[in-house]
Amino acid sequence: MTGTVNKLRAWKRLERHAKKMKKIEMRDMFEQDNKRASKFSLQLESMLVDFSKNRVNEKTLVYLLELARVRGVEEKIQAMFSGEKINFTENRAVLHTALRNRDNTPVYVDSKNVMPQINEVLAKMRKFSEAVRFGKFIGYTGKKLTDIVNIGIGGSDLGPVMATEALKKYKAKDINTYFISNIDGTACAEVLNKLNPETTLFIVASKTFTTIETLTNAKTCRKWLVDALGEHAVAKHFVALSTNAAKVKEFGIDTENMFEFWDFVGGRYSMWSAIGLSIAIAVGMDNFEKMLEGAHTMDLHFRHTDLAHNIPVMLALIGIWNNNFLGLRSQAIVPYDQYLRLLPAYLQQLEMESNGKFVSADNEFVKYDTGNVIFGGAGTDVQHSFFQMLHQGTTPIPVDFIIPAISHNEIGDHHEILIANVLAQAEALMKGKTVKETAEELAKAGKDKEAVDALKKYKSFPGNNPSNTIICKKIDPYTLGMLVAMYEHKVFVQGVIWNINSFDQFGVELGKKMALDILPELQENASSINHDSSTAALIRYIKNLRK
Ligand code: G6Q
Repeated sequence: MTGTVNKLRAWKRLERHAKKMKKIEMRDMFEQDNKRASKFSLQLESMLVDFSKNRVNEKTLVYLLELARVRGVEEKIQAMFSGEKINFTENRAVLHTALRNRDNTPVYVDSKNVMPQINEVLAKMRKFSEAVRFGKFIGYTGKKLTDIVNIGIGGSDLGPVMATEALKKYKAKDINTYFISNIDGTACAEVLNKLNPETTLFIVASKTFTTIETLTNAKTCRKWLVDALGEHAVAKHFVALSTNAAKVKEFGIDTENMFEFWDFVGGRYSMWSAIGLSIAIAVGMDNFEKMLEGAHTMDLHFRHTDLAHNIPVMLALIGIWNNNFLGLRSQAIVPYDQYLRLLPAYLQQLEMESNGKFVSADNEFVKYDTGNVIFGGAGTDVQHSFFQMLHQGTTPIPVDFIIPAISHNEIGDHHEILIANVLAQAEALMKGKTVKETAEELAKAGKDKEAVDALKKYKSFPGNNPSNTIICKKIDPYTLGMLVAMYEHKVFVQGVIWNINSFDQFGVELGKKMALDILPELQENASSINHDSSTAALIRYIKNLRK
C-alpha cells in the first residue's frame, strides 16, 4: 500500500502545518485555552499521560491521526496481536503480547495455538522460582541458593536488570541478584569476587545461545564453580533460558534445567518470557504475573481503543511530530523515581534498536528520519547535568517525565520535593523566561541598567521545549508492566508509520563479525594485519602496550 511515506498527502499536510506551528509558543496556547491540559491528556486506570506541553494544537492531532490511518496503524495492530509474521525480514511473528495474554485466548502461529506452551513455561518458572525462594531447590552442598546471577547481554540483560531494580522493594530479603553482561573480564571478576559458589545460582540467558559475550562469561563462571565444587555441582548451580535446546546441551546444561521461549519473542521484548526468571526469583512469581497483568491491561487498551484515545498511539504520533516535522531528533527519558533509574537504558535499546533503521518495507532506502536518539537518567540527578542543555541549548530536546504520586520510601518531605521538581521542570521548559522578563526581574532585584544589560540574555530561557508527563500512582509490578508495554507499543506504531521493520537488528551484526577477524590479529604471532591504516596502527599500538 505504501509508496514513500513522506510523499503521502497526510505527510505533506503536516509539513505545511509545521511551518506555522514552529512560530507558535506553547505558553501562548496555554494562555488562550484553559482546557488545554484536559484536551491533550489521556488516562488509563490511574496512569495519566499529559502531552499538552507539546507544540501541537487540535489540527495537529487531526493531521497526525490521519497519517496514522493512511499508514494502516489500526490494521497493523491487529496483525501483530493475531500472530501475523510482521517481522518480515526474518519471517517471524511478533508475540511478546501473547506472553502476557492473561485472558488465555488462543493465539495462533502457523495454525498452532501458542498459549499452552507459554502457560507451561510460566508454570515451570513458578515451580522453580518458588523452589529456589523457599529453599527446596538447593545447591550441591545443601545450602540455600541466595545469590542469583543472570548472565546475558542486550535483550537478555536489560529487561531483567531494569525490572529487578524497579521492583527492589518487592524483593525477598535473603535473595541477591547480580548481572553479568559485558565481555570485559571486570564484569565477571567483580561479581564473582563477592560470591560463594555454594550459594550461587547462574542463569545463562541467551535466546540464540551463540552470543560470544554470554558464552564466554558463562564458561568463566562454570570454571569458577567447577574449580570450587566439582563437575557434578553444575546441574545444581546452572540453568539456561533459551530457544536453542541443542546449544544449551552442548554447553553442558541439562535441558531439564532449561526454560524455553520462542522465535516469536524478540530479544528486547523478552523480559515477559523465561528471560524474566531472575525477576521471578527475586520478587516472586505472583509479582512477576502482576507485571504481566499490567502489560496485558496496556495491550487491551492498545488493541481496542480508537486511535485518538490510544495512549501508545498518541505518544508515537507526538514523537513523530517532534522528530519529522519539528526536526527534534533527541528524546530524553527522565523518571523521577530512584527505582526506575535503569529505565532510560532499557528504553534506549527498545527504541534505538527497534527503529534505528534506514530501509523501508518496500526495500527502499528511506528519505526521512526514523528512530530518535534516546538518553536519560533519574531526576533530580540529571537536573544537575544535562538539563542545562534542555533549558538553554540551541535545539529543543523533548522529554518524557515519569513520576509516581506515591513513593515506596515516603521519608519526611522528600517526595513532595521530588514532585515539585518534576512539575517545575516541565513548566519551566514549556514557559521559559523571555529576555524582557529576565531584565525586569533583574531590575526588580536591584541590578543597575549596565548589569541588567550584561546578564539579561544569559539568564533568559527560550522555553517552548516539548515534554510529556506520565504520572502513576506507585511503581508496583502491575504499573511497571503497563509502563513498559506502553513504550513497546509506542515504538511499534512509530515503526509502522516510518514503514520499517522494528523487530530485526541487522545493524548490530557488522561490528560483531569484524571483531572475530581482529581477534586472531591480536595474537603475538599473527601473520598479517589487514585493515585501513587507522585500525592497523591501533592494533599494533595496543599489542605493543600489552607486551
Ligand atoms: C535484542 C537483540 C539483542 C539480543 C542480544 C543477546 O532485541 O536481539 O540485544 O538480545 O544480542 O542475544 P542472545 O539472547 O541470543 O544471547
